[in-house]
Amino acid sequence: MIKLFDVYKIRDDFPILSKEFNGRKIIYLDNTATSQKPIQVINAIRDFYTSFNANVHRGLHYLSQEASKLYEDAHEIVASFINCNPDEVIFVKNSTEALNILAYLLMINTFKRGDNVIISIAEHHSNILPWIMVSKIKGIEVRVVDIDDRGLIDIDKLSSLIDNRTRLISIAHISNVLGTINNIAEIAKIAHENDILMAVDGAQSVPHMPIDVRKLDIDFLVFSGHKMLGPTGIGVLYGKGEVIKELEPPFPGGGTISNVKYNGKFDVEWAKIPWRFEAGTPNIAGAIGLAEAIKYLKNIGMIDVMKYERMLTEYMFKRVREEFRKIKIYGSTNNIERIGIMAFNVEGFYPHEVATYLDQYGIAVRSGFHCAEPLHMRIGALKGTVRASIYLYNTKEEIDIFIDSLKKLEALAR
Ligand code: ALA
Repeated sequence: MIKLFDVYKIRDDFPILSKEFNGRKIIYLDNTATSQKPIQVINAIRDFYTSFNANVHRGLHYLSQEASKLYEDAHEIVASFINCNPDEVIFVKNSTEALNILAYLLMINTFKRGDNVIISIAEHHSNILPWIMVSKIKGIEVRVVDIDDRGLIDIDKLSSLIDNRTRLISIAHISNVLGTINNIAEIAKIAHENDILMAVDGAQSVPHMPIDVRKLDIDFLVFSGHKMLGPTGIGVLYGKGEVIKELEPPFPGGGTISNVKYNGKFDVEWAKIPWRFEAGTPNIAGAIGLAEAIKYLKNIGMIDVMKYERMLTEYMFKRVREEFRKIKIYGSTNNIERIGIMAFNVEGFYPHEVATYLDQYGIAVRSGFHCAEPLHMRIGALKGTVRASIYLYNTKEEIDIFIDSLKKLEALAR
């Protein structure tokens, strides 16, 4: 393998990776669910609470000014990571909350009864259920595009679903089950040629590859801090300035206004973006932790993160292809069409049996439907799948232990 960075040095930054659980170090292959955290992120959060804790944008005192500066810096750091302006970065709880806010934002500002939204069959429930709720309240239609045999959005079928009432296409950049990378730039081009807004669920792409919202030319992007070395409880809704700057906030409250007057009736002037969309006291420590995680990733370089994970994935697939008879992998195994997520089944075993078996060896994977049940029905994995997912701190040795353990299981197949 080409050496892109010293993975063992990186591992030293992650305290949990050197701990023993039941006498074993953990082999953490559940990164799609959440990532582990480097000491730099843990320290940044601790430092905030020990040295800077105060509310933001509300106080003239020293600590409030310091906290506000750190919080605003966090917007800038996120903005430079995805190539947008800081006022286009809205801090939220996670991708799920971002998609719900987006759905309600468009419901109150944009959608009219009879409009339609296009999603895909491969979406995480978080990019299905908010649209279902909005369809119930507002009477919009949710159209569903299929995937092809590789697990990628079928772009011809997507085009055929568009009509003059289509207002939004909302698609995952990378499937959290199949790991397949959709051609977002091409889909966004089709959307904009038809005067349609384009939203992208980047929960699985932003942590693993360079993302440039300008190059992709998308209107919205959502992602979660906890899947990219940051803390839980912080995520991002990117909204293109020209699209969001005049929109009313779906969840207003403290911090979202310039002024509110009462003179027999209320008169409200909304704050500028992004503040009008960040109601109440935000997750300040979370934003600072996410900013630190981004600094950590940028220091390594997202291209190298992507290349490293590709090498490990290619190695994992090669071993599976060459050494197994009774394992089915779902989605394309062509390395350039996917990232390091392997959803699979071992013939003769339920997914939960496989995950429990691997756990004996200290190997953490996820089993079940991974919050994407319609996709599992579509690919014929009616009992779910087992999912192993890689991040920058995993090693070739860990993949070997994982594959060797699976081989022992395959030998037991009924
Ligand atoms: N969305 C996360 C996953 O796919 C929790 O596992």
